[in-house]
Amino acid sequence: MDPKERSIDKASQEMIARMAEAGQQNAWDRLDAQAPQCGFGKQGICCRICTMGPCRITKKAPLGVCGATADTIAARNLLRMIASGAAAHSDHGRDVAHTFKMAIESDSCDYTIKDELKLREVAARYGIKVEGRDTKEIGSDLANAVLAEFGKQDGTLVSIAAYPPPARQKVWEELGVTPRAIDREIVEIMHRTHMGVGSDHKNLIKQGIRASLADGWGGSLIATELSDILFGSPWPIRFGANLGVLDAKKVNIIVHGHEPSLSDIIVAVSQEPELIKMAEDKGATGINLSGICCTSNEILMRHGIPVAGNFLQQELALMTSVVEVMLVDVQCIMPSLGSLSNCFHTKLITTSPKCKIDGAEHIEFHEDRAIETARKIIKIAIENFENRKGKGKIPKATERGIAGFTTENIFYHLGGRFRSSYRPLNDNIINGRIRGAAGVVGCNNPKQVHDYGHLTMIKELIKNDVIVVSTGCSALAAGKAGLMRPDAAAKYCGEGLAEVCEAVGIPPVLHVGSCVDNSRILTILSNIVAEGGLGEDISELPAAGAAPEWMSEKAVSIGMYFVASGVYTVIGEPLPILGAPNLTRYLTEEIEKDFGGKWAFERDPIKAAHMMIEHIESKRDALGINKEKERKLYDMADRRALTIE
Ligand code: NFS
Ligand code: SF4
Repeated sequence: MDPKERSIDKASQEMIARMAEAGQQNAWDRLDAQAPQCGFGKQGICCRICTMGPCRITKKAPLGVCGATADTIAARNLLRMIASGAAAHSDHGRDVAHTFKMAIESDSCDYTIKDELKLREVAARYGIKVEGRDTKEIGSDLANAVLAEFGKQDGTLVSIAAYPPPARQKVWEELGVTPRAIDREIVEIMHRTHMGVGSDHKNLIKQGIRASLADGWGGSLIATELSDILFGSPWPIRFGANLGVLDAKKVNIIVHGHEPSLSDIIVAVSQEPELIKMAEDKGATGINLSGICCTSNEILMRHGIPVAGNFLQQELALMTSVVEVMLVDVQCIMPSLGSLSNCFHTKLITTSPKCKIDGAEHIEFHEDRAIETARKIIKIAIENFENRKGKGKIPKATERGIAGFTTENIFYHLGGRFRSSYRPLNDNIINGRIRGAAGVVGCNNPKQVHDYGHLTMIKELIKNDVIVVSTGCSALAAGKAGLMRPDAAAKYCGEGLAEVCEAVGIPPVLHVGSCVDNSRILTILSNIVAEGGLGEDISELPAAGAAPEWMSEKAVSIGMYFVASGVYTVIGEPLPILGAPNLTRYLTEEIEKDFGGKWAFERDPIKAAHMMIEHIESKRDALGINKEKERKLYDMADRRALTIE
């Protein structure tokens, strides 16, 4: 086993080698042990929905016992992936909404409203009167309005009428996929995929689309908007990234998972002088907080807390043996952490009633006792410092970068403080300095060399003057590789994109947050449309999406809402549908006629990048902005359009 075949990340290679030496297993080893993986599962043609089955589709047996075809079976399986992914994002959104409601209604709550301006903006979108009313009144109405989005019995999502371009709303209306209520669409997936309900794969997919739209433009959007209001809207901020951010002399606490409620409080409490003093009394020089996965993105964007790593580094982080506490809430937490943490002094602490793990200690987190719980957990970490054996082994590799871009603050960077608008971005797309925009997002997957897909694709895109926005573990990969440094523009970008980035002082890869913050990409695209000059709908934009190393069901929901919003979306591992020819043809070809977006599968990140670039150029052609133009030096008007006032 050569660690280089598993990861292109130096710090990870070092820890992978160390795990092998110590005889510890990781995700890559377990993947090897799983080989060969089940072909029926891979192709999506195994059904275990009822006990007449399980049924597997073969040449000899092309129908399940009930008569279901490969297309029906694969469509139902895919829908259930979407249900789970949309549920994960949206339940996260619901939890933030409850915390928000508590912060608004209680005077003794540990949370306060950090962004009143955004509160007013979002409330206005939800049709709530803001003039002449105070925070409490507006906030209370907003809390009730967003909570109603999950379970109301009549009408459609308010956000669907408030955020996407009108042309897009019309497409959904005509196709009958406008989401009604978030929970309802997920429940209806479970109903429609029960034995003996629908078998028409296109009609099944329709419901998958409706639930995914309820995720992207509903649950995930609520999570993003309310997190900004509650924890503060991000602002460009410097950060350090990779396992090298762990500190041998300090008490190391890693937060891992997704929801920001606990981690945000941990950030504040870890700076309390009494706790720092306690750590010093134990012989440490302080408390060092860092993050893994999307929790990392949340506290990185808002507080500049360093990134320890992305999804495939969670086990590697423990292997440094300098982690006092790894604190987890929900999603993307490998069960293996339980037994692995027990090989070291590290305490794995679960905090959500939804997620208990064998081998972990459970300290339940309740929003109404947030600070108290945070202190308790930090004290456990401090007490545990003296149990650390030896100096541990922390890889040296770290990088620096800038994160914290949002739909709202991109205005400032691209438009200047006095002309807050997407105009300069649109103009630079129209004049061709920027060819288009790509969202590169999603997970890691040990089936692909860790981080290779993300980095290779992103570099190829920016080399071809496509600006990249990134979230999730993809953003963390880009941060670790130095692609979020402003000087990355000169190093990696084509001439046009480099000019724009250098003039504005932004990196060519913009970190826009966690996976629920893919909703920011939706609203950025909506703003580009609204700014004008690039068509009436998201499907007309020179834009594309990708998840080169995806693995989770959340990624399926994300991909589906991007496709259904009109975005061409290329993913690394194919969706598990290839055994279903009609379904595959629908999702990778025919769906474009309906929704303007479609799926593509390509494991080679360079090829995938060029598929995206080709798509972007075809959209430019359709918009008529691909006229051959002379290259000219910047004149004053150009410069004014670019500089930050
Ligand atoms: Ni997104 Fe975030 Fe990472 Fe994938 Fe998991 S952490 S929600 S699912 S693995 S990007
Ligand atoms: Fe087999 Fe049909 Fe039952 Fe699925 S629902 S397990 S295809 S009989």
